[in-house]
Amino acid sequence: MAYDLVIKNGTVITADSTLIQADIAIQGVSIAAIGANLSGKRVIDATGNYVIPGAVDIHVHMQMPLGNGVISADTFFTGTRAAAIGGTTAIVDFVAPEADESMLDALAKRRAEADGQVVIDYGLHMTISPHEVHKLDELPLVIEAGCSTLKLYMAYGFRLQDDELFKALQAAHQHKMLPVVHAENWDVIGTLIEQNRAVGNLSPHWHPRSRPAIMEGEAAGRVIDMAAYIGTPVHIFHVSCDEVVQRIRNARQNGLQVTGETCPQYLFLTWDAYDAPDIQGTLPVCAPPIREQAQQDKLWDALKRGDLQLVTTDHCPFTKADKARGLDDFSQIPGGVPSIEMRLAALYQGVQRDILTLNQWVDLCCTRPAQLAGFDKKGHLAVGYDADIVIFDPEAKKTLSTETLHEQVDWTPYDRLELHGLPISTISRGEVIVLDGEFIGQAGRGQFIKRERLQRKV
Ligand code: DUC
Ligand code: ZN
Repeated sequence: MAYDLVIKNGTVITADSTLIQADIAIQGVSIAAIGANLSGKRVIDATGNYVIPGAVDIHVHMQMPLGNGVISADTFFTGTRAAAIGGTTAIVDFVAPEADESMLDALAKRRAEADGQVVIDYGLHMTISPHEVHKLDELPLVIEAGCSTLKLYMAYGFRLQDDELFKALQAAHQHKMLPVVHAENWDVIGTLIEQNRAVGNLSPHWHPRSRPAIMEGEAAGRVIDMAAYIGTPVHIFHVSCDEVVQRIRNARQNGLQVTGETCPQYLFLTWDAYDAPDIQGTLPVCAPPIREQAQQDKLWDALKRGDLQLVTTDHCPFTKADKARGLDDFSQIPGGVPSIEMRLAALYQGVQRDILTLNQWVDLCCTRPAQLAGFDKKGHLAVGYDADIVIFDPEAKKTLSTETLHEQVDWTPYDRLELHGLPISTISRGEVIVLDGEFIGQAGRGQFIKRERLQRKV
């Protein structure tokens, strides 16, 4: 039989396999066979390359409005195109309802922004702000509509107070939804920001010094303890420091269903970046902040030991003009950095440096994110799974810059970073959308994927 498409002669890597030389056959949108001498109507030769599951990024913010006309710079089209070029075949973005809006109406609105634009598949987390706490009875409809994860903020003006956080976690438990949490102690951070501003400490140097690691650890510990009391799993977003890693590690050692992710900005940058002159120092502002080298080293150790389970991006680019709004006051700088295109290849540097195995790399970037978010047919290479596949050339090299990246933003925090090993072709549900580095997909071909409620151990 000739399958629709066969990827031949590659080295197939999954999270749990030893490496195998095999062909992968695709029929329609799914993987139909993995084996030797498969024949196809179309063949892509992957000799010398790795063949891995499409990467999954469960933490991104496309065209996210921040207020005052500031909106994150990648649209659902440009952001997912960059993602696809970088080897990512599924993302999860966010719905943030207005106070007077039902969760379902907000979900429909966000879907209307994304459908027709996305080039890869996507899901949405439902944000529970204080004004959603009295709407929690809407959650069964939200699950039916395909959202099985709840975003809970412990930071910013719209954070949940402890009583609200507790009720949201109880609701997540009741409906078997996964809570995903931005953990920082906002009352302390807000106080430190005001104290710094009051004495004229206004440069970006003071951004990480107003958001201490110990307060990220405290918040993570608090939400983990609440989740443990209730009996719900919980996932900690964008871990920037060892103080949080230790809490996750202890919880897991005690048998709790707690997971954590970190992001490329915490693995490749250090807080010296905030001391760059003029606008440059404002650009890497994000929250939690980028920290010192020792913290970066500990995050790599945590990935190696398995104390952090996935790597996402928190992709949220703002232009230089938007960042400049905070040039004279670090507290006014829109927080967020672009990373969506480089993540998979960036984490491969961990393999190059003998920190991670190939299996760990695939697990961190593809398999665990898919499992955790409930993309049941993604993140793995096996018969019946979606044919979301990346061909990765371990010898290709690229120097990152705004010229070599495809994100819609006029800077990158990774300027001049050399990557050794690159995704070269990306297949999404059986369709080749990036071939030899060139994007050939279309806007709107991606689909909203309904994600089921939690039935798995995290
Ligand atoms: N932190 C950021 O830096 N950007 C987006 C949202 C967030 O929590
Ligand atoms: Zn985020």
